[in-house]
Amino acid sequence: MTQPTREDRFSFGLWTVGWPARDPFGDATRPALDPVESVHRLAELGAWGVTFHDDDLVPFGSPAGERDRLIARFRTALDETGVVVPMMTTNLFTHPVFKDGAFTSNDRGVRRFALRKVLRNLDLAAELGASTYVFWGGREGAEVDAGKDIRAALDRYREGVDLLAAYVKEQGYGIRFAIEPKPNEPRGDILLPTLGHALAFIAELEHGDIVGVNPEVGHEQMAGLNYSAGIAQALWAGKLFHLDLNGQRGIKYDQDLIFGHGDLINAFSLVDLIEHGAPGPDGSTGPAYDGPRHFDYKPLRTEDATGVWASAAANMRTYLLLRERAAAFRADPEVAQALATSGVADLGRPTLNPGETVAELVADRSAFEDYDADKAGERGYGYARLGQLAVEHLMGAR
Ligand SMILES: [Mn+2]
Repeated sequence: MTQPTREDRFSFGLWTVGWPARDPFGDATRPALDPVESVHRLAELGAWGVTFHDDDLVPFGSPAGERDRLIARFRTALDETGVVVPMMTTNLFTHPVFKDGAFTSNDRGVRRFALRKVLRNLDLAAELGASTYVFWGGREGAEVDAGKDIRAALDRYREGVDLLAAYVKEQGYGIRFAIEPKPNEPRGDILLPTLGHALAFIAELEHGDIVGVNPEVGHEQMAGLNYSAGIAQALWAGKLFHLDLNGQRGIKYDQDLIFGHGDLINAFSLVDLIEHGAPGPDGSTGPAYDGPRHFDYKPLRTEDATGVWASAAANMRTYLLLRERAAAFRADPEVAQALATSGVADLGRPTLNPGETVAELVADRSAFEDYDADKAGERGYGYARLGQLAVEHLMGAR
């Protein structure tokens, strides 16, 4: 049960296990990893997919012949292992050219260069069979309020995403875009800082039908938000195209910890939601999300190669343990009783009767004039018991 298989659809970014652990205060503590080795090691551990930025595979500025050679040997590794590439993305943040942003740089030449960099990599994404293309706009932001016209920046962001979406449609690539929000880091303030901002932006797009979100655990928690609640809203909007699993401990720098090594209770409710969040026809539960379970974490800077692969395995094992615990939670009759006491299913019932009008609601004395608000205010909702049942299942105490 806790041995990952391809059916679990676990995927990892090449930049995760491949992070050489350079940080703003210190040099790399590990040698660079060959993407081909990462594919083989991840396959041995039970992963199903790998994802990458263009520059993770082909260093920025590589000549065309070198690019072809690096892609060819990577494809060989995929063929040898059966590992797939479900998602790709663009590095629009490392090179100094992007220091003021890519799609929203004040420099128009930079904006045009950024679009070209994405267009080239979209062709590769289609070749490799990726179905999702992520945009993380880490440099799309500012530190000086007067230095960035936010409304103009959003116009340019929309122009860029719509142009790329139109290109994907014209080419018939079948790729969908997923915007990854983050509140800050590396910029002081980043555009589209939370999942909610991203959903509002998508609603303003011409080609928003193929644009959704890729929310990351730590990014939402850096803004003090509840990740599983945000994921629920993305599902409600039909926009959960991909997700990034990791761990974060509170409002601080982006930690990218192993999944579950931050807010474990929220990790439990997340796994419960995506594995059991869709009601079945017979009252049973089913997965609310069937996309990749993608890990975007960083092995701790203190780790050597052994620690890198131990941490990769830990992400998958933690997910599978939480999946087991969530299944036990859902199967427990005491939980069913507690859910009923709390009225959780009752919220699914529309507030008005079928066909009821506002006039009929106003005419219903039992809804207002004769309604005993004081008595209704005495009701206990039983959430303390329900919450404790969740914690006990999470701890393996039930
Ligand atoms: Mn992160």
